Amino acid sequence: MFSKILIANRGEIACRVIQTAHRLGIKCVAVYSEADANARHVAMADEAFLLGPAPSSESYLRADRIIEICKQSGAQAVHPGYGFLSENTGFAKACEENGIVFIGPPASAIASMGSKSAAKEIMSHANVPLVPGYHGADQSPALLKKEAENCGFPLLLKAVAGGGGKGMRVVENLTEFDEALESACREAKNAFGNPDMLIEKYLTQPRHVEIQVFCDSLGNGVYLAERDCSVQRRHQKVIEEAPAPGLSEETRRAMGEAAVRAAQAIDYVGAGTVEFLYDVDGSFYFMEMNTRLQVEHPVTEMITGQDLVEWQLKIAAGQELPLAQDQVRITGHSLEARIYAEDPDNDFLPATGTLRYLRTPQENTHVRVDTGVTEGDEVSVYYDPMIAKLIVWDDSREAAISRMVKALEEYRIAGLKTNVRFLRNLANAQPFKQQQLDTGFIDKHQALLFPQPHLDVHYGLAMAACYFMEQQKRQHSSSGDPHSPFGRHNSWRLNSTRVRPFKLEHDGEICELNITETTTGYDVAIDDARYDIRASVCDDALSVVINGHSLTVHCHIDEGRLTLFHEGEQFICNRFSESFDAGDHDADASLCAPMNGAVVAVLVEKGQQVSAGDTLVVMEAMKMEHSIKAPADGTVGEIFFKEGELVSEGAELIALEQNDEEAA
Ligand code: MV4
Repeated sequence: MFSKILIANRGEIACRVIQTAHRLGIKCVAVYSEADANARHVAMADEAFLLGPAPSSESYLRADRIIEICKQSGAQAVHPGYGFLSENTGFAKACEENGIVFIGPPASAIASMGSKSAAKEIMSHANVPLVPGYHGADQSPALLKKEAENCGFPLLLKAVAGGGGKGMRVVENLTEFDEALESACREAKNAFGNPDMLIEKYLTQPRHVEIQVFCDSLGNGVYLAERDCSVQRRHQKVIEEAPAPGLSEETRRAMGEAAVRAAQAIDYVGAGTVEFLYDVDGSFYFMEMNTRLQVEHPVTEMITGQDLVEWQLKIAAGQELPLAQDQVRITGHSLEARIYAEDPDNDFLPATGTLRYLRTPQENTHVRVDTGVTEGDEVSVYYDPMIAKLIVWDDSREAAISRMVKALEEYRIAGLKTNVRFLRNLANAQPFKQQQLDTGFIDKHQALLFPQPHLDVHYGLAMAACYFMEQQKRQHSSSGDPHSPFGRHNSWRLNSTRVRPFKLEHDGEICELNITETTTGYDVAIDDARYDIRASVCDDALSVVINGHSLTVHCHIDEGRLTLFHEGEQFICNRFSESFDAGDHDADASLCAPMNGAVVAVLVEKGQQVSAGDTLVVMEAMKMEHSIKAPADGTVGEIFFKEGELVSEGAELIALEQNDEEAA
């Protein structure tokens, strides 16, 4: 077995590989770009080497630099992970030529799966079922048209050099074939430099079922069950599961044995995935073979109890497969959700930003989080914006789904947009629970997957006000001021009869509400509605009973911005400091900016006498002007900002020496 390996990747897969390698007593060398200098995988490794600037082409794709670091560090093998160089035949060859073990298949196996038509030719000889159609070398339009007629309509034209859904075109009937072929060839030529087409019968409701295969260098091959990856969006997998719901034992066996034949037909070694289209009538057809460890491999690990990276390391070290086929066992059901920094409400636009607040569900035998980030990390534009993979397991699919929904509700991220709420609604959707799975699932169930926010806006605002009040009490009581009434643990209430006005911004709207402490909690008035609220805070959890309805939310405040997490949703509001009225402030009060903004007018001078309610400074924030008023009569002290300057929420704007008699 190796004593030291290099992981030529980043993020969650790099962390995941290091975890297993360390468990096996193998030293790990990490490589990183300038943007990843403080990344989790670098911290986890035994040593780390800088590759270069952030862009992948200058870092994680620099095969020469990686080979050089292998030699420099004495790494005997390279784990490529997925993506980057994992299916790059040139890199696999370069490793072989430099006496470095590439933890993956031989370069020849990668090459043979690079072309759809070549792959199909190999599969045909290996007696692997193919979608009816044509994948020959003769690309004359007349021949293709004849083959199209033999195939029948609707059919799919697929670019031989295409992949991942690119270069596919549905042709409904013979009359439109000529034009469709011409344009598909033109597009393929432009996109892939190769106009060649293959023809396939078009399956209208296929599922994507893939088989995990493993082959060792001694000629053994096994399949480790299957995964259903039908829930995709624009050819990106969203939720994967194992085993495939409703797949019979005989179909599993037939598909698995076909997959092993496919792998052995190309002298495969290592972990591989053979993808099939699984049709509604139970038939299955070869789609493509991936010559790497897949993102979704953890669901296979959860139902088989095998560590697939450990298998990869052992096989790459020349050992035989850890299990024979009749020793492979499947237990229970597993799901994986890919947590991404993206905005589902804005066409899933990738999001960037800082993970200002990050709380993951408690991990145990049922819940696993594979992640490459920690709180405070930046999600940048340079790499895939995956934050983590959330994997769950239980005895049944139904129980596993319940764990997934709960775990997603416990996954709390503030600081950038994520798809957590979308994933939670998807896992919780009836059609998903009822196994109505096919590759059109997301398109079909938009209304279910993008519902209106669940949390009532008034409830959100009222809870936010309560949380701010509770926070204020905690801050005062922890201020160390022995005389502060906030520190008393008796039933003393903050000025229990005084109404305290609050100004909150939510979804671009300003809401003014009044909150009053009562003997049992708070009374909140919003517009004409009244809410009697009992509230208690424990760590970041706020538990409330609002007009008899109890619920708990988790809270994160960041520069005056409060995020309430509830059932995978985020209710975000910004607070304007309470409007000032007498008695709210200690003597010599300083007046702070209610939120980030700009000073647009300073209406007083140092030393000037002012009366309570006089406007001292005007700020602009959220496209609105806000007057900072004197809380009491007094003399203007230091003025800390000039007109036009930007200020952060909470910044001290102006000092006010209140007149003595007022402050007494
Ligand atoms: C198909 C198909 C229907 N009929 N082939 C999409 C990308 C590539 N993996 C192959 N794909 C498909 N091939 C025939 N003959 C439907 C798809 C397809 C798809 C397949 C698997 C998972 C998601 C998909 C999303 C759209 C289309």
